[in-house]
Amino acid sequence: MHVRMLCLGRHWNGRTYRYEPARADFDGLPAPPLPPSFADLAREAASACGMCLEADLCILNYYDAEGRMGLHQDKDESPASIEAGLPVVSVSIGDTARFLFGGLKRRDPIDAMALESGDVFVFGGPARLRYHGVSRIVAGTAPAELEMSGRFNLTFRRY
Ligand SMILES: O=C(O)CCC(=O)C(=O)O
Repeated sequence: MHVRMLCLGRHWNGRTYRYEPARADFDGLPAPPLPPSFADLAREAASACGMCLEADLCILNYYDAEGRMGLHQDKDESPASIEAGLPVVSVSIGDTARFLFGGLKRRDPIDAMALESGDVFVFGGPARLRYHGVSRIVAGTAPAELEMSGRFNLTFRRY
């Protein structure tokens, strides 16, 4: 994983792979709250896909031109959340990413797709535990009006 990360609502500890209220692996401070407008956005996106999500946390990743994230499953949320198939809502801002979406097993075939600025990708239900990752960032593709380089990705989840 080559990203910079900020968690809102609940902190995901990259050493223990567990959620916690305060950032034990960083500065010990509580995770900043999830703004209600962010939760609204996640609810609307999930609803547009016929799913329900009352997000209580967001993992915000920043990818520079070298940023990437290996294939993984999002499986550190509560068993109840995962068993219910509550979706992950992923919002992309800035440079385009080459996003990989595989199956429920690491060796399953993988689809690669471009996630551009403004794209929202939702996976829930039977797709909730599908492997996914980011193999590269296409530098210089962020919309000019954003005046930014790199990519922000926000994933909304329910613990
Ligand atoms: O950046 C992305 O599009 C994927 C992020 C992701 O897989 C994660 O935060 O678990």
